[in-house]
Amino acid sequence: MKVEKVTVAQALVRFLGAQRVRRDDREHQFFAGVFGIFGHGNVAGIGEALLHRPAALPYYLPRNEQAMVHTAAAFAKASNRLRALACTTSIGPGATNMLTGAAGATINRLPVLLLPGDIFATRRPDPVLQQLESEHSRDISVNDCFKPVSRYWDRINRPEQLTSALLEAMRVLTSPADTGAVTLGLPQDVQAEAFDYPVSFFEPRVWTIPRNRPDRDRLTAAADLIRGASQPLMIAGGGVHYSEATVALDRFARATGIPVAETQAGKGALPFDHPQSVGAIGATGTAAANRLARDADVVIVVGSRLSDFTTASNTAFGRGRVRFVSLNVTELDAYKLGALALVGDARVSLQDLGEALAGWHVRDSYVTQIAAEKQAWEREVDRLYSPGDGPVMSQSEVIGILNDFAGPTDVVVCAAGSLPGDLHKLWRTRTPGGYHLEYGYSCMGYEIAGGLGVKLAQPDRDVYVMIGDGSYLMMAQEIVTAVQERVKLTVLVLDNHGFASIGGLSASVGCSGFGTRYKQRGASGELDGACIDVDFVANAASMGARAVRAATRQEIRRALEEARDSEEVSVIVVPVDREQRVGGYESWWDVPVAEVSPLPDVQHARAAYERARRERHLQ
Ligand SMILES: Cc1ncc(C[n+]2csc(CCOP(=O)(O)OP(=O)(O)O)c2C)c(N)n1
Ligand SMILES: [Mg+2]
Repeated sequence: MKVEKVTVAQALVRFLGAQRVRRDDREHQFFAGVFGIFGHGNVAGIGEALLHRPAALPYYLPRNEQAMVHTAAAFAKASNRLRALACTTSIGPGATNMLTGAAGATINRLPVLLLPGDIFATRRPDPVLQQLESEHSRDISVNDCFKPVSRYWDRINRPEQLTSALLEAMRVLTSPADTGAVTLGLPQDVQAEAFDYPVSFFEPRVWTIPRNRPDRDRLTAAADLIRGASQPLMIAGGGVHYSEATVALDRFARATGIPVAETQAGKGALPFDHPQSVGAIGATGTAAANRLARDADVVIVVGSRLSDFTTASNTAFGRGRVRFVSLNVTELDAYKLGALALVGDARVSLQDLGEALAGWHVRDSYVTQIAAEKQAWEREVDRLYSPGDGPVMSQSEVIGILNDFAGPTDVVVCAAGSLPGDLHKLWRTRTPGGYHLEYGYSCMGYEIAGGLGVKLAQPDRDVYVMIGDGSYLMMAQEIVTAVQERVKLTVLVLDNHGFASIGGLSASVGCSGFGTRYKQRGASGELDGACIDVDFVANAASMGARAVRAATRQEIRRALEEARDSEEVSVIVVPVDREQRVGGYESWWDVPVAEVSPLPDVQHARAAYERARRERHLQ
């Protein structure tokens, strides 16, 4: 066997540069680069190896480790999971900063490879700087915290372990069913250790991504069930995008006439004006989709994890008579809600199901009903896009201005606050990938870092990041990374002086928006003093962005035009009214209210909560 003596870190980097994926007739490199922040835990090991890395593996310097994992997750999402980024950190705080990003990636089923440095395997310096000490084991480091948030976790304590660990890492990262964060803890001393690795380990390796077909008998049973339905509804989730099944979905929906509702991750599976598209479903759903869901007798789920937002906390569907058919690559998801589980790839499974339903179509009266619901909903969107009468613009109007302005292939990126709900309902998506919402973890701070990941994955599309002032204050520093990379982003900061979303939720549970306004400590001793005016324009400009404030329709349009004509990062700060909010449509979200309280508002909210549960026949 031919061997070559290289360090563990060098072997790792060479291996990453040689991995390829193939799905259908497309094949390309899997890792598009390495993001990393150096410290003593990786500077000499991985740092040295990256210095003479393979040419096809660019290195990126981000500003925060959590953010770089968001960037990597967004990159993978915008690549339909066919490409990924690796992230290297030092030991200790650099490593644990990645935890939130890891959880987000795993929850959203997105491949990211995390390479935190780890404490000495030899334990020579014990404790090394930033080492967590445990009195009951020497075999613990902070990297153990990654276990529950990783789909594969390992620690490379000896050079020999690297080969099998990396093959496992690749299996998981490229598996449609198992993918998520993969964490390999890399002890600082082991990274620098040399070993005779087989040369064959560094040769190009192609991982084929399968399109598994569901069991034939179950497929027949599903087709029989759907043929017997009078008001079927489909739910398109993120799996439709990841499997690149949007064309198959379009054909299936047209051939059968079954209306299609979309989850946050699935939105854009069909263009908004597709005859079968009824828009968002669930707690942040459209009146059209939620009414159809309520009356549906068969619900066909495609590629969704069925979160509480999608199911409106298990109250969205069919008043108990409904049957579910669920098509998913993972058994975990396919079996949810007691569904008839079709475990398989969305694209080929939709094709097979379509063939099994050949000649069948929903009845004409249902077609008419769908069209009427759709039309009524579009009128509602027009209403919410139109100018209000307040002195400060409403968020929905700003969404409308951007939606009118953006081109059909442009991408809107968002994650947390009141924007995701409003965008889910109101954004008119025209092409797959045009709507990028991180709503599995809904992590404040994902937005700008995520926008960077989307733009790196899809440099030909214009990327608009919509972000609340709260999220911006949590994590805006990746503007610097975008400036560094000359990656063009247009960021709209919607400033409503705090947490409008949680403020509204707080009021609805009787807590009057406590702790959600950005105000100074007042004479009362509470946070009810003067408003804190953060100068977001100055903040963004200080990081190298072109930054402007835009408070009217005209100013926003002008700012958007200037941003479009520029190649730089643009930040447009828009004051929005905290109180003018988009309501819910025929839906509910379960947020338990205090059962006993001295506060009358809470007592009233509890009574309303119990009423709502009774009306929905919940225990
Ligand atoms: C990291 C993180 N912390 C806390 C939350 C809970 N949370 C959801 S929305 C929100 C407020 C967001 O404020 P802002 O970005 O200004 O948006 P707005 O609600 O004003 O639309 C909070 C605190 C979260 N989703 N993520
Ligand atoms: Mg806000």
